[in-house]
Amino acid sequence: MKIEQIKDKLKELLDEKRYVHSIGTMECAVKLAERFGEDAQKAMIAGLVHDVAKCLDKQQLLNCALKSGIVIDNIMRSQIELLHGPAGSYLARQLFGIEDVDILNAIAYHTTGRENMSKLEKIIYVADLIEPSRQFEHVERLREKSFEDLEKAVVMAMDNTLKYVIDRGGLIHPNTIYARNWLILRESGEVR
Ligand code: DGI
Ligand code: FE
Ligand code: FE
Repeated sequence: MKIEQIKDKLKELLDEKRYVHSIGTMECAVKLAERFGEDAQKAMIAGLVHDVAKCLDKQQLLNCALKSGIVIDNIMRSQIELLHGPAGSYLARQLFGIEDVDILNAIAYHTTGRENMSKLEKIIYVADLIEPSRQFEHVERLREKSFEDLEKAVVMAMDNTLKYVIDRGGLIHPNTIYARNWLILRESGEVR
């Protein structure tokens, strides 16, 4: 499906704010792809589509997430917000015919990250948080860091999200912990 057709469908599925966020994420993802030598077309599609499931109701979210092929654990069931990544990867295939596994994974894991994230997964994780309509305390620092060192930026972004979730008394999904430990260990050169 062509980008313009995907945009038209997203306008139906998302509210205005979420659509603007999706376009912003797409544009940031393309810039990061160019900066770090990733396929810009893949980044464009993954960035645009990453929140396709964001406006579904709880039952639709769970239905789509269960059909995604990703294991839906108790933490995801309890923190409904965590289902829109897996659900989105299912919808990306169903609605837009996206079959590229790296794009589908970038959508599926854009909220939590995971161990062994691909370059595209890291780009979408970061682009989601630095796109222009995002506002939080250290966002400017994160925006700068993202174009200097992608992996350090992912860790910074995870630190920010972890604090946010903890402040609200939420459950932390283990994927974020595995991802953050993996990135920090790699940075220190202890593991490859
Ligand atoms: O969908 P977006 O709002 O663009 O951003 P997102 O997909 O990164 O995150 C959506 C929400 O998920 C955000 O409010 C933070 C929350 N979140 C991220 N990681 C975790 C989490 N919530 C819980 N409970 N546990 C997590 O590990
Ligand atoms: Fe999201
Ligand atoms: Fe998003």
